[in-house]
This record gives sequence, structure tokens and C-alpha cells, in this order.
Amino acid sequence: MLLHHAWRSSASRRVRLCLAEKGLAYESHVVDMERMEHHSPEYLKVNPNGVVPTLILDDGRSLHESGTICEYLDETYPDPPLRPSDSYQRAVMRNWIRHVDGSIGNLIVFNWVHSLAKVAAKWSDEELAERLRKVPSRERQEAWFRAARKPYTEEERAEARHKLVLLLDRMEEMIGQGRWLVGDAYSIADIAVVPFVKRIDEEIARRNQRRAPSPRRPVVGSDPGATGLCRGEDRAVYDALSRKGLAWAS
Ligand SMILES: N[C@@H](CCC(=O)N[C@@H](CS)C(=O)NCC(=O)O)C(=O)O
Repeated sequence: MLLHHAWRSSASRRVRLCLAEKGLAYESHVVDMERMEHHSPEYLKVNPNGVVPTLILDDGRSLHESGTICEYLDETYPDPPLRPSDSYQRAVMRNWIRHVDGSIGNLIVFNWVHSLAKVAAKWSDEELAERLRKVPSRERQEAWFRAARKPYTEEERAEARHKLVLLLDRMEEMIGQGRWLVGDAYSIADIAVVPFVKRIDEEIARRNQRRAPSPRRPVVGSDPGATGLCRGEDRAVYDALSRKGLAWAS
């Protein structure tokens, strides 16, 4: 298998976590997002949405959407299982992944300022127009335009921060019943949100200097390794991935 991914990408992190959990080897291709390799005609053939990650299977077929890729990997390589055995809980898991996916725009507000926006700000108007023409979705065209020319305001950042923090409240309710987000076992629901929690921790909690667990969120606010968001071995993988991916954050 070949994984097209980026170290700083939350969606890519999900797939890397899933592959690590399954112990699956894969060939890695790091997509150069600063050069917009993901909008090249070659890349758009394998992922028409022009985003990372994309998994290329051994027979050449491609898969995109990190949640779907994780489900595919779990069906194809069932050990250890990463989906609840109960069909209702699997449905809850899928809804949770969709819910988290819907929050990615809020993450972009914080993510892109570190690297992509710095590169995009240097493009001339002509270059920018040319690059925007290649972005396949209107939503991401807007995100690139904002990165290049119109930094998010403090109000917009506050709104995005608020929406991300609401995820923690949902998680607090879900984990409150047991150790994991859905059912009694670690699943793709947990994998789906780990990169978001990490980012919230780096971009929001630390900047607000809220190091101590919040009394409102005693479970999520404590160490994710201890709460079941990442289990032991994932924690090590996750930390290693973070070190690689987060060099930009300092
Ligand atoms: N729903 C998609 C989201 C993929 C996505 O938005 N990837 C981001 C990185 S986390 C990306 O490629 N952004 C580049 C761009 O929008 O130009 C998934 O889960 O795979």
C-alpha cells in the first residue's frame, strides 16, 4: 500500500494511527502541500477532492476520506478490531466521525497560519489566481484565499475555538459512560478525534494556559493517554508522529 499524506494533516494522522494499530507496513509519500502538489492533475486523478490522505491499494485502486480509509482497513485487516461489533454502536461511531469531520474548517483557522499561510502570503496576485483555479472545492478556495490575503480575525478565531471546544463537551458525555468514545473498546471513533484533541491542546488549551484539567471536563481535560483516547502503544506512536509533524508548531 502507498499512503499519500502530510505530517501536519489531521486526516492523515488518523490513517497513520489506524495503520500503526494494525501493524501494517506501507510506502509513504509526503505530499508537498506548500507547492500545492495535492492540486496537481496527477494527484486529482487519485483524489478528486484535492486533499490528503489518499491510500493506493496494492492493485492500484485508490481510496480517499480518512474515515472511509480506516473502515476499509478494519474490514480488510480485522485484527485488532477497530469497530464495535454491535451494529447500532457502529452507526454511532460513523455519526461521530461525520460530526468531527464537520469541524475541520475550524481546525484550518488555526493550522494554516503556521506554514501554508506564510507561503501563500508571498504569492503575487497572478500566482494566487492561478493556484486558486486549481483548487477543486469552493470552500477550500476560500480557505486558501484567506490564508494568502485575509487572515482570520480575532472574532473568527474565537468562534472556531468555541466550536472546537464544544467537541470536548460531546466527548466528555460519551466517555463518561466508559473508557472509550463508543462502546467498550478503542475504535475508529477515538482515532478520528485524537488529532483534533491534540490540536486543541496545542492551539487552545496551552495558549490559554489551561494546563490543569478543567472541572467541567474532568475526563477529556486530563491526559489523553490515561483516559483511553489513545491507548498505550498508540500513545507512543502518536507522540512520535506528533514530534515529526509538529516541528512547525514551536
Ligand atoms: N474529510 C477529509 C478531509 C481531508 C482534508 O481536509 N485534508 C486536509 C489536511 S487535514 C488537506 O488536504 N488540506 C489541503 C487543502 O485543503 O488544500 C478526510 O477526512 O480525508
